[in-house]
Amino acid sequence: MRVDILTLFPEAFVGPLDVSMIGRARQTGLLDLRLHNFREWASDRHRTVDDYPFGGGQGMVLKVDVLDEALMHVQAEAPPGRVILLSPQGRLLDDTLVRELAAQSRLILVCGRYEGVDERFIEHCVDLEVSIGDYVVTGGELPAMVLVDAVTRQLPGALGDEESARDESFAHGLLEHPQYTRPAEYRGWNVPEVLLSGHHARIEAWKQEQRLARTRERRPDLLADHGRRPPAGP
Ligand code: 4FV
Repeated sequence: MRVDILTLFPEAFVGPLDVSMIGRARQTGLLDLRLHNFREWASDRHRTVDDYPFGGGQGMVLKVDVLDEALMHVQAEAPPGRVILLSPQGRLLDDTLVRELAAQSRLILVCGRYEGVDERFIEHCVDLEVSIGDYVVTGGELPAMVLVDAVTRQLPGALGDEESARDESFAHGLLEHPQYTRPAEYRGWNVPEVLLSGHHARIEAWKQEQRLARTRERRPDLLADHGRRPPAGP
């Protein structure tokens, strides 16, 4: 998968997207991640990317002409990709959307800053607005990193065998069961006997009971569409 990111702060991505699974996916070529500073397409000598909102109001708005110029150039670098703007007005990112995006061959992520983006860019150039949650962060960079991490994990081969996207939270629409590892006994805090029994059928039954109980307690909203979700892929 190729992912292009349009941002005013490419340096923000150094680090989180260079280590562990994502770092490996980039080294192996599973993920071809490219960062573009869209200020490069600002045409005035002050390289202005934002301006005051028409009709007044707080803060500044990112200019449609700069973003459109940048997008046109980046799109032309390879077969076109789906253009996603990270914004609080977007569709909430969840496991279903992550899997949909992971099926794309190319994504172009646009990171907003300031009050937001000129609506004409959204209307004419953006395929999908995506939100990581109902709160406001300083820029679209962190949301873009969250999306890249979640999507890359779904790419075949991204997760080593120690990890599998198949039986983790949300893969079956439920929260994950409690996890335990050695030492089996610590400060008198014990591990559920069934997990030490080696009895796989009982262990799996216990895990499913725990998934349902936790989901019922903590996220009853998830139960609503549990069972309606197709089981996670192969
Ligand atoms: C956001 C979110 C988000 C809004 C103004 C950046 C900020 C600033 N993006 N999910 N929640 N964006 O808060 O995606 O430009």
